[in-house]
Amino acid sequence: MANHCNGNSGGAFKMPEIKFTKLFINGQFVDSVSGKTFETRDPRTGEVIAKVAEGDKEDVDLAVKAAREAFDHGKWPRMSGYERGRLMMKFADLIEEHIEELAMLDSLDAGKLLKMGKSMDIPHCANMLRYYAGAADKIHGETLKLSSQCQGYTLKEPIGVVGHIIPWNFPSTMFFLKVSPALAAGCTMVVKPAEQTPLSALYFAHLAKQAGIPDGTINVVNGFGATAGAALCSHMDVDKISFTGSTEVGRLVMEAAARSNLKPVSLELGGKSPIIIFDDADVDMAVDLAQKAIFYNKGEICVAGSRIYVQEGIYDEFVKKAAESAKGWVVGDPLDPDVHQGPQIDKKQFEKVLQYIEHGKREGATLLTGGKPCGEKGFYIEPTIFTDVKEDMKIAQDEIFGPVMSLMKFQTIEEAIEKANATRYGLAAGVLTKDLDIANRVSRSVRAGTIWINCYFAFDPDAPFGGFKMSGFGRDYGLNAIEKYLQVKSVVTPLYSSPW
Ligand code: TXE
Repeated sequence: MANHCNGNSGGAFKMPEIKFTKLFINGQFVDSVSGKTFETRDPRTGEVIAKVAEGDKEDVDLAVKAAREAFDHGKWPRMSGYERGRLMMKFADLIEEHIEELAMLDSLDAGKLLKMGKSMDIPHCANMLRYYAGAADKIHGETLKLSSQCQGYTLKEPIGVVGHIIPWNFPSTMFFLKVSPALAAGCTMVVKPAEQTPLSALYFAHLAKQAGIPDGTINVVNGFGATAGAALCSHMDVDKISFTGSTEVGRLVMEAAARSNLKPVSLELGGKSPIIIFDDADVDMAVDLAQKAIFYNKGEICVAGSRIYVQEGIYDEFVKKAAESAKGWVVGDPLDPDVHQGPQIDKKQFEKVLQYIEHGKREGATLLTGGKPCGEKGFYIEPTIFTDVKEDMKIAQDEIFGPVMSLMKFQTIEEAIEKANATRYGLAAGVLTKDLDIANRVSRSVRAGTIWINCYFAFDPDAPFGGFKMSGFGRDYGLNAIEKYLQVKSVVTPLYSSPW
């Protein structure tokens, strides 16, 4: 049962000019100290897009020095919140002026759909900046009525120099998910983009400077995880690490932080999110939602709905319609507006996903549709659906990070909750039902940081996002995210001068 798979349509395409390929330190684009570069590749073809400066420990040292100076003596932390917010608004406007170019960079670097980049990802980045710009002058402490002959208050102060380590699946969104609240808090920072997707981060650094954000406030060091990333995590002068990536690397980040200066870390890690579909759900809507929840962004989403639990009354109908619907899901060149799914990020991820598919077959799951690579070049994989999946199979437990849906049947609400929780992860979950009691019960019982009822991927800058269990800790989005970048200081003073 073949789906519509174009692979790379290979039409005439002129590579746009790539303007920024160096490191961005203290407001300047500079070569790396070693002079080394690395190649960033187009997942549509596997071909090189550009050579980018490769930052290492020495470059991280320089970037942290610039951020430290900007924090200790620079304008950004000392500006009023209102003024910070004003510059962030300007930054947001500049992003909107460059939507086309920015969306194109993420499409080329990450294989993301250009139309989604233009309509969703890049506008969302501007909105995140605006959300936190509005909060920058509303960071309040508390007044303390102390029991002694004293009174006091708390100050919320920026935590200092922040290291942001971001992944490749949403290069722009991840950049602003981290940078926006940290800017609002008054921090300075060093961003380490994923080695697969450095291009948009460098463009954002350029726009930040244009917006008037002072030099040294945002620094970008491209490079690899084991070198640049690790150097940032173990740096004695970095006050906080905010990381999004794999659970394995999250552990290394925490270890490095503990071994160096005990800097606090926040980790947004992997997921294996369940969607529970009850008998009373509209089957067509459920199929559409489940399909988007796992195939959107080629399954390279930490909250991908990778475990679909369907109640027995509608299971057979759901399976039939899901197979049918997958046929209309077009895989191909992400620049083509009629395509639904582009290529996986790189050869490593492409092979990883295909290995999981083989594993699923070997473990006895039934391959309903897909399961193969497609196209003559690039890293395209068919949207794949397995049925007869058991909870203890590897494809039901591991984060595949690809377009692979596991379909499972359940009978009762108790069974659904138990199965949904039978995972080491806890990032998100979906529930589809018209019954409010069921929706409420599932929402309270599933251990995950976000529950979507009759919707999925309903992200909003105002809704805190993060994990339970091995999906990590700390929240991005929402006002909670600013708290990660603040320190609380208590100030106490005698009420009357005489007792002292
Ligand atoms: O992730 P890494 P990879 C999951 C997903 C995927 C798997 C592997 O399952 O298949 O992870 O992807 C930096 N110290 N997610 O290998 O390595 C690295 O340079 C400091 C889920 O790409 O975790 C990059 O900037 N930093 C996830 C970032 O960590 C280090 C998104 C993420 O890369 C480092 C991405 C080190 N020792 C992958 N090693 C999500 N939660 O959305 C690497 N890095």
